[in-house]
Amino acid sequence: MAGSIPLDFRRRPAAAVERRAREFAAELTRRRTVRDFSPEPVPRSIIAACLRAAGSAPSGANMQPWHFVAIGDPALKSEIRTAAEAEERSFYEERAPADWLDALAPLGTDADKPFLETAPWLIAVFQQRYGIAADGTRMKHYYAPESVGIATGILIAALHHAGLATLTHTPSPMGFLNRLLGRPRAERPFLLLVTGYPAAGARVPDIRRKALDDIATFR
Ligand code: IYR
Repeated sequence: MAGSIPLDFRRRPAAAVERRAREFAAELTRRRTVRDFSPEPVPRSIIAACLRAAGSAPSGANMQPWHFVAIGDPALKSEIRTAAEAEERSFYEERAPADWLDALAPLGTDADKPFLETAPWLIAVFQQRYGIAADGTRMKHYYAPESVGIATGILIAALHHAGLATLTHTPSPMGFLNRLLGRPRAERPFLLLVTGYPAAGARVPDIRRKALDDIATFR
């Protein structure tokens, strides 16, 4: 077993806990998925800090079964756009069942993904199917999808908190990301997070979030 160290926990007065809970909820509630990005550059150091936040996520047996590739290179973004749009065209034109297209209609999405080139950063999130120990043996990853989902949620919150917009993009299938980014077969693409500043005058769908009573029960 690992040794132990003191917990670095900041105990706050109850009123501060109440205020911070409300303020955090209010700030996160302002987050919206954005599809219209500005080409304005974002320093790599900001993305790095948000990735550090993501890497703090809890994970099964502390295996940290994730890898993030931050892509700022315009040529690589363009290759990703070409590959993603090819998959999306076959999704929208052939593979998507009618009920799925109906569910997407309010969002106005289609196979054109200009944001994959416009936005300054794409962050490809990979889930590692297993880890490799120092001696080369495979280490089992427990609860990998849950762990990577939590890390991605923290990443989205960190980017929003920093003052950037995001788009959770899930081209399907995403195998081309391994090829274009040179990631091993043991890593499964989880999603592509597009980030940067919103375009001036960006608009978002007029959709509502469920009320607290609809998403939570207190017993
Ligand atoms: N991957 C497609 C389709 C898509 C699916 C869902 I579920 C969305 O919430 C949004 C889009 C695309 O990116 O357009």
